[in-house]
Amino acid sequence: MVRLVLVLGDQLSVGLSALLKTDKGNDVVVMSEVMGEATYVPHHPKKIAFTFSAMRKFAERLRADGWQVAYTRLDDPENTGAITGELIRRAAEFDAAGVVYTEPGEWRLINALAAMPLKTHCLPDTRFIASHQEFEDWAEGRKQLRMEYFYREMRRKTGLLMDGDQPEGGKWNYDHENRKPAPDEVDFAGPLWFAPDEEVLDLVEARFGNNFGTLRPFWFATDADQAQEQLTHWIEAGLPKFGDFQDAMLNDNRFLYHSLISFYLNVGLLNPLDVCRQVEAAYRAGLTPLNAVEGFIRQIIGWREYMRGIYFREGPDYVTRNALGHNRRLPDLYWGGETRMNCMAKAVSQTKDEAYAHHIQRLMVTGNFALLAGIDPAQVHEWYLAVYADAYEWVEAPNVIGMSQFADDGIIASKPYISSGNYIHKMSDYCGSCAYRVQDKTGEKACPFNLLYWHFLDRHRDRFSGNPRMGNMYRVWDRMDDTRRETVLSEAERFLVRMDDGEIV
Ligand code: FAD
Ligand code: DLZ
Ligand code: SF4
Repeated sequence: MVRLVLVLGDQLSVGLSALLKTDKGNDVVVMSEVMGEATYVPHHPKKIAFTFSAMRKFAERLRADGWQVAYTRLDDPENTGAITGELIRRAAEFDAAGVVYTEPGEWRLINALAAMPLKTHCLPDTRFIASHQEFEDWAEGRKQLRMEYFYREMRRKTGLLMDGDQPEGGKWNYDHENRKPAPDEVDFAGPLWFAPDEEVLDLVEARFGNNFGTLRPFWFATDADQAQEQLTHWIEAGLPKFGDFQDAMLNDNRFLYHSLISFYLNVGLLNPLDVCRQVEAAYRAGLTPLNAVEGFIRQIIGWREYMRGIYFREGPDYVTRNALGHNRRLPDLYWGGETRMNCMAKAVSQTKDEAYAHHIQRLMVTGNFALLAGIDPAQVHEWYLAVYADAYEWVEAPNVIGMSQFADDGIIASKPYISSGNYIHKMSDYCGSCAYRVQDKTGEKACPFNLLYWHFLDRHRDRFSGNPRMGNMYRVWDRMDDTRRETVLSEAERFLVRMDDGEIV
């Protein structure tokens, strides 16, 4: 009897376990563009267009490989609007015995599929380096789940950058070499541009044109060959300086030396291990320095895998955690509302245009501000899930709830990622063109990050003053005279009230 083989919009890999374990001569692949997936958060139009364009091409590729594919377009009259609805409809159409699928990357869909009134068989997603069991085995009995130790396990497991049983170059981690401030010139031209599927763009414009985000120009790769072209282009021209300027930010350059491959990795157009092997080969061929290659490989086999491990280990309620009790509404400036903070304006407008911001913009600008201002982490999580084209809950939630907002009470981060304006000033050229003055700690033009930094530390003294990595900050705060401390706190309060009242801040 026929089985249905579900392929989701982020499962576009010929090596997907559901495709490997079924029979192209007999079974039917089901792929569906549905409103349920397109609206569970108000996705950026570029993210929707990317997903639909890549799904359509992947369906064609499967057909060319000999698969029968039942593909539902968003505007098909019979479209039920949900993945589960489409499977039930197709099961009746093909008189199918059941559904085989690869585990989705979000609990929401995992639970919906498991509850379907059909016989189902869920397979592990083998596109990752560590299985759930391997992560559990590593985590078992540890007091703290620090990424660095997990990363070393992954280096040993994959043999990447290993010299026998020792790390290449003698050290596991070259991060201290990867913190150079913004360069004057960037000699990498940024991502390649690919011709879009205009039919999909018209559809997305008509149905999701009011969502936050600019659809055109659309430049993303939408198949595996194009994604590989982008990777090759970056390995040749961007990788050598990736490490040096990984944390830098510039007014006039949105991409610096970043790879822009998270979109492609996360939907399956690129395979993480294959990407790392290509990057390692560039190092072995003497084309690129060790700090760049190690830094990059750590992001993929370390951070990316670790985040996934945490998401599945912590379970569906992880996204509701709020350890710091933050409950402020996400201000309109996150949705493109006017702001006088240049760093925020730049990070948000770039996000609106590209459905992309690089790691330090996400962590130390928009994430840092939300944390300092005490914004409800659930709203912050929804924002990140909606606005970035690489956002799927398995990777977005641990980054936002854990790393950025400390809402998981320190499972991921050993201390909150907070900074005053100083850090942003050191790593970018944002402050030079800001209405606020980064050197002002109080007063009319004081940088809001400076005020809110102390406000955060003060309001969370009970929780953090005993943290050995934060003792210095509290000592500096305690050494300030009382009047100055009161001024900082009252100015911070005033700033927050004005922001809550909808004033332009
Ligand atoms: P590069 O800087 O070139 O890095 C190379 C690759 O390393 C990335 O493509 C990505 O696959 C991986 N990587 C780097 N850092 C991380 C990380 N912390 N976690 C997982 N993978 C990582 N990444 C997502 O893929 N989806 C998200 O929804 C997402 N949300 C984030 C939210 C916040 C608050 C923060 C701080 C980070 C988030 N990240 C997310 C991680 C990181 O910012 C992006 O992976 C990266 O910016 C993607 O751009 P790039 O491909 O140019 O990456
Ligand atoms: C992100 C996305 C969007 C916008 N639309 C679809 C869709 O119509 N059909 C589909 O199969 N997948 C889509 N996706 C990706 C899913 O949301 C993703 O597979 C789940 O969130 C699990 O990670
Ligand atoms: Fe951002 Fe403050 Fe610098 Fe302005 S002065 S760009 S608000 S860090």
